[in-house]
Amino acid sequence: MENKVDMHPELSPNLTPDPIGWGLPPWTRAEAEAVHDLPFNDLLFRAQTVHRENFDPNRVQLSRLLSIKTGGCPEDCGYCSQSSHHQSGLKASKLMEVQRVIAEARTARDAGATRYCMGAAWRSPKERDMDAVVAMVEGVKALGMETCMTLGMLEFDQAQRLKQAGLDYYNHNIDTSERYYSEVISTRTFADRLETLGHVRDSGIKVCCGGIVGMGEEKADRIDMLVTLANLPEPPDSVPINMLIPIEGTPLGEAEAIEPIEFVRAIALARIMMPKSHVRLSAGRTAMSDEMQALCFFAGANSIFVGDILLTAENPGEDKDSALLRRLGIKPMEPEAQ
Ligand code: SAM
Ligand code: DTB
Ligand code: SF4
Repeated sequence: MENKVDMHPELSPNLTPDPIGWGLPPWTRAEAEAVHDLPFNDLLFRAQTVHRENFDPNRVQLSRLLSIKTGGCPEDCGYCSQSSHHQSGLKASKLMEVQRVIAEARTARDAGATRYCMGAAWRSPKERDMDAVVAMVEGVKALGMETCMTLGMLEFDQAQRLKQAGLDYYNHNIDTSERYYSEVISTRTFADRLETLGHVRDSGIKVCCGGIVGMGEEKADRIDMLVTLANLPEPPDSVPINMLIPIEGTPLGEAEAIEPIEFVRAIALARIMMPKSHVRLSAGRTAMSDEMQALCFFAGANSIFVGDILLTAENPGEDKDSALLRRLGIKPMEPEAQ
């Protein structure tokens, strides 16, 4: 590691970033690894510096999630409670009624949420479901909220329909490195994921794309995942970094938790490599201490999911989160600044 830093004098902690060379895509694995492996204080100092150049450091964007179609998914993602390949004990349900989705969104809006993210346990949306999801986007949009959906793989014409309905963001994660992908999921490929991301981008919908850490991957996989994201034709607008929530009955139900400092390094690297993106501290916050979350915010995370549950798993809940944000002096981000 010493050598790597020597080989990249522009990464010396005593020098300011070179605006031409350092910090611009395309990133190589070696460059990303050199940043990742910096002494922790230097890494955090750099991440916080980049963060302040691009965002108000004391504001965090708050998103609310709703599972509009739960369980019974034909995909075999090794981490997921909703796959029909695993025995997580989750009860599958049909696509929620449009009016109920809009009513739930209204309640979330009245409680202060500005972005509403709707998720479905699908490999991809069926044509017969498109009218309903389009109506959901239109209805939630009409409440004055930003809209986000995550419905699995999309064809270009489906992305275009969602764009026309007013969809602001589409979440589609690459989840891990290309190398590790087939260890976690066998029913689709990394290339399938990139193809959908292309359709979303080409339709003009903003891309929300990140992954999961703590799935037994190596450091190199976390770095490669972030290199792939940073080197996309445009970096994603939002980068959710999920910490695996181990779900009993899934292949990753017994996975060993990632060491917290390693997790914070991944957040800091995402911030440095994608300076203008919202980095979302996503799943797994119930297993994090307040101090670990505070370090993640210092490392550049500036978005979270609020509410008692994510899609099927637990989240800290409004009271705990507002107490933490108050103690840290962090305020919700205004929608226009997002
Ligand atoms: N079915 C769609 C798909 O996979 O794209 C959308 C829903 S899926 C649940 C959205 C994301 O949630 C996944 O890509 C994964 O990153 C994250 N996720 C799912 N289960 C998780 C878990 N147990 N722990 C952490 N993140 C998880
Ligand atoms: C993302 O990256 N994380 C969210 C959102 N995108 C859809 C989902 C987290 C799901 C956590 C597991 C669960 O609730 O089942
Ligand atoms: Fe299905 Fe998405 Fe879960 Fe994979 S992550 S099993 S695609 S709901």
